[in-house]
Amino acid sequence: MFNKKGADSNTYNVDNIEFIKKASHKVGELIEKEYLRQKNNVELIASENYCSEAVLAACGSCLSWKYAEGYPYVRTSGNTGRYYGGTEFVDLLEEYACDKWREVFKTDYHVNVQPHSGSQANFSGYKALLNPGDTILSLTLDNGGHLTHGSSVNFSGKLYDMHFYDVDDRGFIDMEDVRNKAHDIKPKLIMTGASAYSRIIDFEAFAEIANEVGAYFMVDMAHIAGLVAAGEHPSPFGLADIITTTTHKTLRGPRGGLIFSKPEFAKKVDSAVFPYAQGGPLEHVIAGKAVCAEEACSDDYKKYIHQVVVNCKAFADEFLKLGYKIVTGGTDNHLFMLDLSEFNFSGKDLQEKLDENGITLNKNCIPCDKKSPKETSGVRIGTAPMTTRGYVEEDFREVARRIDSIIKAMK
Ligand code: DSN
Repeated sequence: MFNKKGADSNTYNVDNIEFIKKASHKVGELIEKEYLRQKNNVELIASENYCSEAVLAACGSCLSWKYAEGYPYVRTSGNTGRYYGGTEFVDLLEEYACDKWREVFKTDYHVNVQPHSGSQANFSGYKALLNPGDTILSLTLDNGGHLTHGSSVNFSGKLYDMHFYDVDDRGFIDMEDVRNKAHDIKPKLIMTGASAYSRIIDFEAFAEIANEVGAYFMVDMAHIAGLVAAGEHPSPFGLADIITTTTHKTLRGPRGGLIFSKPEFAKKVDSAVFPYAQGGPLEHVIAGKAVCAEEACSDDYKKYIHQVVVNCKAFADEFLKLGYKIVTGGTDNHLFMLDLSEFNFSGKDLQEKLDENGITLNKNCIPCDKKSPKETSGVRIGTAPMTTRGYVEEDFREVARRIDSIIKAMK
């Protein structure tokens, strides 16, 4: 791809863009512009990353031409469970991908590698365990949760009876509140996981509470999955009934989802993905997921994730030294939230100003935000993409100082 200064490593096949231009000049040109934007900017979006060229190549392979509705099941039944002929190779590929993902998380959970996204993985996870109208106890979007964790504008908020636990004054998940609400509400499912939460999530405490009230326990580890794989965050395996993730964030794979479950929920999970939520699986993306899983088993990947976490602490510390407020006062993972509530501009204003200066991040609500999700009083900052490009602590400290000088000029 390209290094921290934006120089090409000469492995990405830029000729592909020229090839596309011959078929559609417009499309080729727009891809080229986006390629140059990604290459020249400092990318700090906490949910993004640069996957390897091998992952990109697998996703652009001939597997895109193949239909394979159903599941392989070759090993378990001796017969393909697909609704199409010619699946002998994609059957082996999908089973290989499943094996590799179990190896990444050192688990014997069932895994379904077909979800097209994290949202569809969550949709299927809920479907496997619940009926419409059932009660879920979860974390709101403005406290760090995700749309699919019960937002009123999302299927989750419309299909299920959502209740929410809070974060404390500092922004940490309030486990006492989780316990009290769980005992009070008696939810059928307790959900945890986050899109904008910078601290360790205590999966053991959540599992204990779910056990106390007889609730299912589901974890969306999309953001921290890479940290779980590399041992930099406690694992929810062995505790949660269902675990979902995306593969394109800290896992550094193709855009897509995975869903893991305790073996007793395997059939329900599979039928919730196909035929309930999806049709044909994207076998080319499943190939990319398999390559990603192999990469995530390597020592280099573990070193990378360690550096992501070390970089994030250094980055957050520099902001603290410069006098900024950070939700929870710091970070344990790959992201943190800058609290802009004391400034006379919004997260949106800062996002736009940084865009003009070649720094990409996203506006984000902070706990008890007085501004709307379209404006926000915070921005979310992540270190996974630039660590892939070779950034170390001092590089991130320098970016903090650059952002500080841009903010000073806005005041
Ligand atoms: N997962 C969200 C994010 O963190 O950006 C997008 O849905």
